[in-house]
Amino acid sequence: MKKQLISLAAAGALVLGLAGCATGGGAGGTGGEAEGPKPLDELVVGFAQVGAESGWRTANTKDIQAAFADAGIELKFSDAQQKQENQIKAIRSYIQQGVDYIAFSPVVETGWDAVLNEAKAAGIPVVLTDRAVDSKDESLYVSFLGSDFIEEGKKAGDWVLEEYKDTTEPVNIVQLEGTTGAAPAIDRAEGFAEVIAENPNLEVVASQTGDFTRAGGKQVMEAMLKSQPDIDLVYAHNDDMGLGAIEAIEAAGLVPGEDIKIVTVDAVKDGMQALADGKINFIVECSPLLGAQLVEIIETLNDGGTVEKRIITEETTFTQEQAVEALPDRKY
Ligand code: GYE
Repeated sequence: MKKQLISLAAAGALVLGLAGCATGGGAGGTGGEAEGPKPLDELVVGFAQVGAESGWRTANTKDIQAAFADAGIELKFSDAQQKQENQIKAIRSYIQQGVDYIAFSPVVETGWDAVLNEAKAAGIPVVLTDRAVDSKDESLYVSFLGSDFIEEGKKAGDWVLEEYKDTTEPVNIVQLEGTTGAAPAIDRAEGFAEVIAENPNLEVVASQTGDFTRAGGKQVMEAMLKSQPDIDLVYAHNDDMGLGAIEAIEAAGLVPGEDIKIVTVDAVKDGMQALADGKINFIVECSPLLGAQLVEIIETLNDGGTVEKRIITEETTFTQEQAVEALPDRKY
C-alpha cells in the first residue's frame, strides 16, 4: 500500500519534470549509453548520505534504500556524519570502484567542484538529492531532485505574518538555524526573512545554528531563554530542533505553543505529534520520500533518456487541526 502510493506520487512528479525537459545533453556520457541500457541487476549506484541528524534524514535513508531494493538495483550507501570531508571521501571511493551513477545530498553548498570534476572525468553521472551545491558549472551534475527551501521559508513566514497581522507591538522571534552553509539553512532563513519584512513589528532578535539536531535545538534554546527576555516565537529550520526547543521551554516553566509559539519545517511524525498536541503551532512540510524519484531518474538515464535539471518536490503545510487529521496515516 505504502509503496504503491509513493511510486504513484513519484511517477506523477517525474512526468511533470520530463514534460518541460530540454532534449540532449545527458551528463557524463557513460559507456552505458553507447552500449544501450544495462540490465537493472547489473547497475551499481553509490549514495553519499549527509548523516543521521534528524527524523527527516532517517526517513530519507530508509526510503532511498527501500526504493533501490524494490527496483533490484544495487545501492552502495555511506553515512558522512554531517562532515563534508567524509562525503568527499565516499564519492572518491565510488569513483574508484567504477559505479555507474553517484547520488548524494551535499552537507553544505560550497566546495564540491574538484570532486564533481573527478566524477565527470570518470564519466560517472551525478544526481543531487535533497540539497544543492553552489557550483557555477551545471554540467557537473545531471539533475537536482528535492524541495524548494526558499518556498518553505516563505510558507513559514506567511503563517507568522498572518498570525500577527493585527499586532501593534514588537514580536520577538528567535531562529534556530540548520547546519551552517547547508542549502536548507540558507534558503529557509532567506525565504522567511523576505516575507516577515512586510511587517516591521516582526523582528528576528536572535538566530543561531542548532545543526538540525534535537540536542542542538535544545541547547541553543536554553541559551536564548537566558539571553532574550521576551521571546514570542521560535522559527526552527526543522522539527527536531523545534522538539529540542520544546524541552528547553518546558524546563524553563513556560508552555510551548502558548507562551512561546513555534513554527518548524519537515512534518515528520514526532513533529506532527507535537503539532497535534498543541506544542508546535505550524509546520511546513518537507518530504524525505525521494527514493522512487531517484530510481526513476537512474532508470531513465540508463535507458539513454534525459531528465529535468531541477525536479521540485510537491509539499504542503499543516495547522494543528490538520495534524490531528493527518497523523493516523503519516508514514514517517
Ligand atoms: O529539513 C532536516 C535535515 O536537507 C531537507 O536536513 C533536509 C534537511 C531537513 O536534517 O531535518
